[in-house]
Amino acid sequence: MRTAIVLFVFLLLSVALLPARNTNYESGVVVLKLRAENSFTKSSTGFADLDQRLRSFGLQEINPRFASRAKSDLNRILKVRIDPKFDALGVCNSLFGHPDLEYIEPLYIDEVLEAPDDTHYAASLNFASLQAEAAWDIHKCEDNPVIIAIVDTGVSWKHPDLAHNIWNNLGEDANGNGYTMYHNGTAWVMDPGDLNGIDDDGNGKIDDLIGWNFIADIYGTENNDPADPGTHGTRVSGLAGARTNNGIGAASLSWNPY
Ligand SMILES: [Ca+2]
Ligand SMILES: [Ca+2]
Ligand SMILES: [Ca+2]
Ligand SMILES: [Ca+2]
Repeated sequence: MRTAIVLFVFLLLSVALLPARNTNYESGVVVLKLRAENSFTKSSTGFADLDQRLRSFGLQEINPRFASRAKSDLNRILKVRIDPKFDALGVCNSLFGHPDLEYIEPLYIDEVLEAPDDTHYAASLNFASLQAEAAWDIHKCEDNPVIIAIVDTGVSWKHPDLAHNIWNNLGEDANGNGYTMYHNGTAWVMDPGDLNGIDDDGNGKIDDLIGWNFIADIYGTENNDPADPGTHGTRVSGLAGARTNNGIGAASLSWNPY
């Protein structure tokens, strides 16, 4: 009988949380959408009460927000210039809920969002649905690192897009040099000085320097090498914590500057 082989591995990576975002908008301008279509002019929305309220904020000029389109709701969206001494967001808050309006908002200034240069980024469509680029403009895991545990088929922990972010179990750092894996000039390896055959951190696993292989199907016994015989665990690890904007491989949601 064909048996699917699955390795369960803990892989731990550093990521960070996102703070709130500041917004920028033009002064002296608000954008509003009329509740119903109406004939407007440079000085009037066509709704008397709304005009009166706008005049109290120094109404200067009314223009369509977009080029006129036949039978389009876009024709109800107007760009209204007011006295710039009034804060545009404050004006919007004051007019919020007006019965002649569907909505009103400041004219937010468009910003170019940062996209990483990783070779596989364009094929990673999930980032767009998560609005990752907008999030990265705010935060790229510059601080507050956290640890992620991944239980999957393993991880190609020597991969250049992942090796820098693999969790090092300092409870097993027997030689006390501050790491349990490193690049020896040729390849990423577990620190030989930490492979002492002792369960230094007392968790029941001997020399678990970077994770653990909990399934013996491939190696005969459980062991301390969380290598990935497939690809799934490595892909998941990459989405969580691959080095981002380094011109190779995948991008990760956590970006991560390490
Ligand atoms: Ca060490
Ligand atoms: Ca241990
Ligand atoms: Ca040890
Ligand atoms: Ca990358």
